[in-house]
Amino acid sequence: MSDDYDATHIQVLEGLEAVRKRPSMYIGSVDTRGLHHLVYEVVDNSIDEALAGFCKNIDVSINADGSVTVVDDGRGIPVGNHPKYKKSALEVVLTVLHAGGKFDKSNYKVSGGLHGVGVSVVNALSEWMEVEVKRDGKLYYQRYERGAPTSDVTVIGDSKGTGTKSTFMPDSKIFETTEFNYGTLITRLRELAFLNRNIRISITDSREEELEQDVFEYEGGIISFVEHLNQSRTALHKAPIYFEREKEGTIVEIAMQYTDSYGEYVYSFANNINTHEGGTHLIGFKTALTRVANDYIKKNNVVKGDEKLTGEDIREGLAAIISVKLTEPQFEGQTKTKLGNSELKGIVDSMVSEGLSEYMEENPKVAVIIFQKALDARRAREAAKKARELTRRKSALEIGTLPGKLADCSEKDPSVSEVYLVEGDSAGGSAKQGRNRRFQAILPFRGKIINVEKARLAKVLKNNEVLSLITAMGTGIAEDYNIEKARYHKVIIMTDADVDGAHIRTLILTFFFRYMAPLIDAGYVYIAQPPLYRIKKGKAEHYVYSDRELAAKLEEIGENNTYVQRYKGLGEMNPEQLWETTMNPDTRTLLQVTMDDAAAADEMFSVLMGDEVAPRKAFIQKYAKEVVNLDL
Ligand code: 0RA
Repeated sequence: MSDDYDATHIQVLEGLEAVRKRPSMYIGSVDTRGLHHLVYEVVDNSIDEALAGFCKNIDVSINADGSVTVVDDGRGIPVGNHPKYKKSALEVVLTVLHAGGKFDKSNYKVSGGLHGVGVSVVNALSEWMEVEVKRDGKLYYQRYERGAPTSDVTVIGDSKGTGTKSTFMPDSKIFETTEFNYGTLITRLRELAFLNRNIRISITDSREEELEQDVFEYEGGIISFVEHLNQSRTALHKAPIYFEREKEGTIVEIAMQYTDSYGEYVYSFANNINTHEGGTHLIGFKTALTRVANDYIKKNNVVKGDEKLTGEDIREGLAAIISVKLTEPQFEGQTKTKLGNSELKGIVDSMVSEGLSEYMEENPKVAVIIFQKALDARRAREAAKKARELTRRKSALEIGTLPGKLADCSEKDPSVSEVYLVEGDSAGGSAKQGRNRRFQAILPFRGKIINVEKARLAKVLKNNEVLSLITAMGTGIAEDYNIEKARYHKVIIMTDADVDGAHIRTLILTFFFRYMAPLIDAGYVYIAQPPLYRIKKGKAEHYVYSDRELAAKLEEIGENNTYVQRYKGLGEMNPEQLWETTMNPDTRTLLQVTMDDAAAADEMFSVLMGDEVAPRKAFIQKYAKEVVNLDL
């Protein structure tokens, strides 16, 4: 072998070693989020192959042993000799950092960005990985362990057709958890199917005896996405409005539909990545929409004088997807989810301008309905402003007046302070007695919390429970929100483990999601996990948190009819028990609420809290486990 070969060989190993040493640099984190990125990375390569026009079907499965397989019917990763590395191109793709899937730059590669790090990263972070390629009538195979090949690329049979099949087992030495969540994968794979019309993506979970399977394929693409977002809302016009434009290799697609709801549900994507932080494409869209609306109402005398709509007014009740695909995306911002390409602003602005003006001309009745709604929003916004000023003045006057029912902690440093939001007076009483009053505050809820999905801000601010929640948090809400003023860095929702408890928890979370999103983003929101059962055997006591744990514990202590108490509510626990099981930082378990995917969370809240019963039922049946956990 030549010196050249040795040198590149060493470089390859050093590259993979770097990935294993600092995995977070390549996949963001080694928690459940990073774990799922492995799957997205592999799937992205198949999506690229589909966007290049060579692949139609992508099948993902979680196997019984916990590994994941991704199969596509693309051209298959090339297997021939790679001139620089002097080995099979397949091996290069799997073992060389940033080699990516494509050698040919003219290939239309759109995935990438956030997790476009290449499959070699997945390989490096897997205990083992196996790849099969169907090409030229043959079936090629190679296996790797922690990134290093355990064999050469070998022909193991004949093949019909072409494609790539990759199976990997995430390395438990790297990841905090190696258990894939079916619901998490479904959400992203369905989103990919919406964003890339006519690709068929299936997912199968073979871990339990009963197979789970879902297939996603949308002829309507992002039009279907918008219909999906609005499934439990009442639309103001039948079909979503849709525009598409291609300019110098950049594709822009927009779908939008108004409903009678009060929220704004506008999501932007660049190369299939959710641009949480927005960017030029989103600015172009918003600017054009506001301008077209104001031009129209003026020209058609919808308003007298020069009343103007703000962007917020015209986006009330709007669900929209802006999806752009471009060859050289510039991702900026804190989480690299802000599109920076300046040319996009103009492209999107002019296409929305032209497209919408034309739509309004052709559908004047729809235009009137939409603008009436925007004018309503404008009036409500002014009323809300007054109401907010009132609450602000009130709290400024009654300086330091926290809600009467808040039992505050003595600690003044927010970073070590916690507040428990507790359902009902009796549980509130136990929590007050059981807590450590130095750093734990208790805010009990008595009355109904308003469903913020169904009311505008002015009305929300009249709800007593919401008002005391806002004052206790100290941060203000919506545009006035200031996370720096947060009085507690742990806000813990503690409700009964029953249907009513789940409902109250969802109401509180919906409020946080719509009006205090930064609180969730900051990771300050948690859900307490009270036990379901207490087992008493002689003098020993055990608390268990699920039916499965109950069965396991009974077997462990060799009993089947020990004294078992089922807790129907928090109120049945005395203060000491509540402290021991649910509030003591040394022994409790808290679920942190995360907002990985705003569109998915949005879907969940609108379905759970919206008008339509059928989608809610279907959703709860499908995600029963996740709904109970509310792990967004
Ligand atoms: C490089 C070149 C070609 C295909 C691919 C990569 C490719 C990569 C992956 C990764 C997952 N599935 C994939 N499918 C294809 C084209 C080679 C040719 O000209 O045939």
